[in-house]
Amino acid sequence: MTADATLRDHIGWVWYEKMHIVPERDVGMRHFLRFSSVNYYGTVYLNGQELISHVGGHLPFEVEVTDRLLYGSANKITVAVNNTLSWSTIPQGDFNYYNLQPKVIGNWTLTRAPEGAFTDIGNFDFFNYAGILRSVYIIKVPKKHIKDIHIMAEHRGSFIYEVSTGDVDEIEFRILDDDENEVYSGSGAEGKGQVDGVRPWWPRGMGNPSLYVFEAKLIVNSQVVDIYREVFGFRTVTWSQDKIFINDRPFYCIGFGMHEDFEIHGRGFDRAVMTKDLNLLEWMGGNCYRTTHYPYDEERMRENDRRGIAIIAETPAVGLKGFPKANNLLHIKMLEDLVSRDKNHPSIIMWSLANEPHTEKKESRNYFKALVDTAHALDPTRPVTTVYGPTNSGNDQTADLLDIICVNRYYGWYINMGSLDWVNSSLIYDIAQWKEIFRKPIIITEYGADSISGLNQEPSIDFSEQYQNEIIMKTHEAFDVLRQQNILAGEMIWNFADFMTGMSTTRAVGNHKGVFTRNRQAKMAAYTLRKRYLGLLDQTEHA
Ligand code: E9O
Repeated sequence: MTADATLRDHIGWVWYEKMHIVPERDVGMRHFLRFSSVNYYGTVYLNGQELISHVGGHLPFEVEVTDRLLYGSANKITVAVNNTLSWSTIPQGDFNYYNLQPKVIGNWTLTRAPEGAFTDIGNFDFFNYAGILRSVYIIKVPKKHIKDIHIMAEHRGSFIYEVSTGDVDEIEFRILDDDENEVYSGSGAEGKGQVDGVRPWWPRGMGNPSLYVFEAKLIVNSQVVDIYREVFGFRTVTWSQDKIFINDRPFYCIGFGMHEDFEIHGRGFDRAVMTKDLNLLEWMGGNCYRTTHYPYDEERMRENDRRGIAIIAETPAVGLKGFPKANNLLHIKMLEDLVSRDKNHPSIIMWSLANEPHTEKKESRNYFKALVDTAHALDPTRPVTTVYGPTNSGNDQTADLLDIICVNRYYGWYINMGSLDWVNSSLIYDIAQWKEIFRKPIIITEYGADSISGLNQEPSIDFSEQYQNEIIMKTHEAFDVLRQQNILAGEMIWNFADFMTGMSTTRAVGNHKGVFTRNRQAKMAAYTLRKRYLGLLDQTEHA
């Protein structure tokens, strides 16, 4: 991380450059440059020639470089990245040139700020870590190769698959269990089948997260020219008015809002932090998290599959205020890229279109209708949700379009600070109305309070560990009433850990709503939550 404040606060272009040698023996292979996450706008050059530009962080893009590479000598890879946000980016930001208001006083010409001064404030509550945030790959594949596999498999063993090659050559495939035993074999680029005696993928607490491998072989002139292996699981997500079901058993989401955020690394992918976070999530008794507020690293998605952690996968659309057509198209593109990247992960149980959009606005309805239709068309196997914040059950224009409704609520913090005794009735009053109007499963995806670790106050006041702990306990009382009434399909604390934000009068070195500190040490609230979560997880097992 930079030691230079002007670089940290820089808005505009930065340049990355690296030399890379591709061996001469690789002539004849096709090569692609793949970027896992470049935030926000990136342009890629190879040996000084412009190749591709891409909009939006957190989702991969690639470009073929076969004919542009120098084989056997060094290639210069250059990436220009721009982090400027505006009302036409996703997420949105407020970009303004500062009003200089020049005044002539005697022989002085004074302005309120230097020439060219501007501000660009992201319309969200986390630091806009920008640049190349994840791995960059040079992918080497045979001339004819398998491009993608899509496999939809349900818990009773039936599956539908499609192998894309861009050509019409022969495909053979087999399915292997996690001991590499072949349980099915077949041929053809698309089709369906049935595996008997399949072990389903279960979220933790409900069973084992069994995984299988779909292995496809591309055959040209009786020769195997490419083999592609994709890990998947047999599992089914369904829902009723009240509940979410996994493999026909009720699933209650016990979880967290999170961030990819850590000291030193910022939002740069860090395998050790990922492992620590998922270990702590398991220690807490969680079975679920939402990828707030952007898609997380691909390795993490594989790790969720392996550990049996259910995921609500969210697009980068946080805090949408305006709904112009161009944003809608960009948003749809991001949703397509998300589904395309993550479609085969059994851990992903739901797509979240956005967090806290201003969907009280009439024009948001068509905007969201297009997104819901896209998600359903691309993936008929998963429910679609949106996470509401600024709207309520009376003014939201979009909630009826969704399969599942998520709501963020902060009684005792943003609303009625200090009135802990009202938390219970306010929350029940609010959520019961959402239920009454929309008759869909509801998850509370955010609640909580800031606390500065080590700041103790008895009796409690805001920002103390006690106050955060008490708000959480009061909110849980309401959750239990709602659960008894079959109104709640899950609960998620905001946030797993403290995280960095932009500078603001309401943020003291970031957002402190974590139940862990930014260094992943437990606050008082973590123990309260752990006790509850382990108890709930135990009930899930017996549901
Ligand atoms: C989004 C999340 O990224 N939800 C915010 C979280 C927060 O801590 C943020 O970190 O601020 C909560 C928004 C709640 C707004 C409620 C306003 C009610 C005003 C009456």
